[in-house]
Amino acid sequence: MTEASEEPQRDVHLGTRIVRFPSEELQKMQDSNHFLGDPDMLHRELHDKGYLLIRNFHDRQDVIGAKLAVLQHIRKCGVSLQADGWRDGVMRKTCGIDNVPFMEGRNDITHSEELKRVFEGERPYKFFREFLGCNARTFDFKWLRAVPRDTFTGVHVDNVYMGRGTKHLYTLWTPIGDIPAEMGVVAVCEGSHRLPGFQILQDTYGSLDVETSRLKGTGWFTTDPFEITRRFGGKWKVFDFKAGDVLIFGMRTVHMSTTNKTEFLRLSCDTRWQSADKPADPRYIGNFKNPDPRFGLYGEEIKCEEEETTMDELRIKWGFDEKPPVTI
Ligand SMILES: O=C(O)CCC(=O)C(=O)O
Ligand SMILES: [Fe+2]
Repeated sequence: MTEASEEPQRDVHLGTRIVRFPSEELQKMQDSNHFLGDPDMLHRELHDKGYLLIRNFHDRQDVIGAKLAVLQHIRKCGVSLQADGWRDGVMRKTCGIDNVPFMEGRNDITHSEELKRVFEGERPYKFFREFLGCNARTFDFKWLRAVPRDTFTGVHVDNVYMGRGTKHLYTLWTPIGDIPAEMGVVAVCEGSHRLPGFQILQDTYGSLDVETSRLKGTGWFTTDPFEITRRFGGKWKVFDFKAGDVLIFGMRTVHMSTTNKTEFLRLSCDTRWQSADKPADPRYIGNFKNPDPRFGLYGEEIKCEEEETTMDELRIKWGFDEKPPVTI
C-alpha cells in the first residue's frame, strides 16, 4: 500500500489549483532528521531533492513564544485580529492583505528578543556552521509574514530576489506555530533545481534579477503549479508543519505556498543563511533602508510604468508565451 492511500486525503489549495493531499499530484515531504550530524549526507539530500525538511529544528516553546510576540505586535498595529481569539491568530472577517501589517526587513518585531531567540539563536547557527563547514552568517533582513485567508505566494525561485552574493545561499523557512497544509505552507517542486527539464526555466526566469530587469509585479513565474510540472517535470510536495519544524532549500528550488483557507492568520519567517566569508547580497545586510512592499504578495496591485517590464512580457521573450491554462 502506498503512503498516499494510508492517510485520509484532504483538499489543499495550491495557487490556482485545488489538489488532493496526499496524492500523486501533491505528495508529502520526507524529513531528513536521520542525517543530522552528517553534513555530507545532508548536502547529498539537498542536492537530490532540492529541500531538507528538519523536524524540531527550533525549540518548540521558543517558536510559540515568538508567535505570541508577533500576534501582540499585529494587535497593536490595527484591526486584523479578533478581540477574543487573537492569541490563536483568529482573523476578523474583514481581514485581508491590506490590513495586516507589513513586517519584512528589520524592525521592532523582527529583532525583538522573542524572535531573535529563534531566528538568530544558537540552533540555526550551529546547524549552518556544521552544514557549511565554516562560520555562518544570516541576513539582517527577515521576511516575516502574516498571511490572511485566500492568500498565497506564487511560483518562484529565490535567486530572482537575492542573487547578488554567493550562490551558496540557503533559505530557512520557519512556520511560526503549527501550520497544516490548509493554512499556507511552502510547497516545493522536488528536483526543480537540477532536473534537465528545468534547465530552460533556470537559464531564463531563474537567472533574472527582479530589480535590474525593472520587473513590475510579484516576481512569480506563474500561479499555476501544474504549469511547472507539465512543462518541466518535478513533483510538488508539502507537509503539515508543527512549531519547531523548518524547511531548508537553495536559490534554485522552485517553490510557492499553499493558500490559507483557515480562519487563522498564517505566521512564518524566511531567513537566509550563508558562509560568513562569502560575499553577501548587500541589499539585505548592514544599514539597508526598510523596503516598501514591492514584490511577492504585495506586488500584485502595482501598476506598470514605461521602461518597466512585466512577467507576461518576459515570458513571451523566453518562449513561454502560451497563456497559462484556465483552471479550477
Ligand atoms: O511563506 C511564503 O509564503 C513564501 C516563502 C518563500 O517563498 C521562501 O521562504 O522563500
Ligand atoms: Fe521564496
